[in-house]
Amino acid sequence: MKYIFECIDAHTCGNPVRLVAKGGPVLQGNNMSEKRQHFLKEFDWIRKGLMFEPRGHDMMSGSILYPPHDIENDVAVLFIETSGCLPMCGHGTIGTITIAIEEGLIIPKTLGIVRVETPAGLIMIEYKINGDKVSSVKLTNVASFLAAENIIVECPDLGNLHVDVSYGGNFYAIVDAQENFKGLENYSADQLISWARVMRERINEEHQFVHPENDTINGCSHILWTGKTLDKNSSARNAVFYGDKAIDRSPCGTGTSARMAQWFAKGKLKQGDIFIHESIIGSKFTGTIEKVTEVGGKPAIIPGIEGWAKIYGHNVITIDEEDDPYAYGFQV
Ligand code: PYC
Repeated sequence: MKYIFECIDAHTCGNPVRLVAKGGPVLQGNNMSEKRQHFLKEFDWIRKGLMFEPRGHDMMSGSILYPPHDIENDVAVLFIETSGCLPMCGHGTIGTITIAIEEGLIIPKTLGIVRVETPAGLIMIEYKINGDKVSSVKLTNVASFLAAENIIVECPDLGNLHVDVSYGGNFYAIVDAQENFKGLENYSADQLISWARVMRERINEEHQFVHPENDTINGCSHILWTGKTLDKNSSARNAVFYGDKAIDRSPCGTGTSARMAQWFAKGKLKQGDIFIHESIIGSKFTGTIEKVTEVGGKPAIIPGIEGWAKIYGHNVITIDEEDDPYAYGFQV
């Protein structure tokens, strides 16, 4: 069988977003969390085919649009990544909304505002237009909270590291500079990736992270290495590991949310402060605390994340299982 996907390719502050405009599967479920489960069970081959080599690469990430389940909302989004189907993806949301508005795939009920259903919850978007382009997208994320402090995990080569685990739409183990880790600028991306892969496995072997309000969101999926900023006006810098071999080129929207929640819980950030987060390549998101709240009895924040995205291609991709031995992609 030959399947055809009409995709629009963009990047958010350097990290890819491949939006599937036509060819996505019909999914069952009353909300995006249920639809995510259906996709993972029946259609994960689409994710693998479109994200893995030879059609994608280690950092590839994308989305599929669905009609909203609540008529108040404008659109629903499923995130597809090399790492799986994330409950929420910040750079993915910024890219998806930029593409959807610029290409006329959605017509928001209110100009400048988009209400987006994601598997992790409702995300509010404010976007700005300059000519025929979307110049910035600010998302108001799901409630984010510090889940655990000072977990000790053994890292190959470096020894024991102390990490905090924080939720910002996914669970992140945050590695701040410490005796055995001097900051991300002192190591190669390859080292950070191979250490992160082992650390993630060890963290999940010994600890269980489950969202108190949705148990389909579980497991520490990302490692967030921190380091010195390139720009003295930035608040912090990160290298976020995801999938098996990826470091986010954007500052990572859910990672930025998790880090702001960590700083908030430790009294290093308060409502009204601006948090400028740099990525490994120096691109920036602007973070804010929109509201203070509570999740499962823990103090939480509603983060705002602002960034930009650029469309760079229109891509009709075929997955032809009869003709192509690598129809469903591969990983090396
Ligand atoms: O921006 O939230 C994000 C994200 C998650 C994984 C890669 N980017």
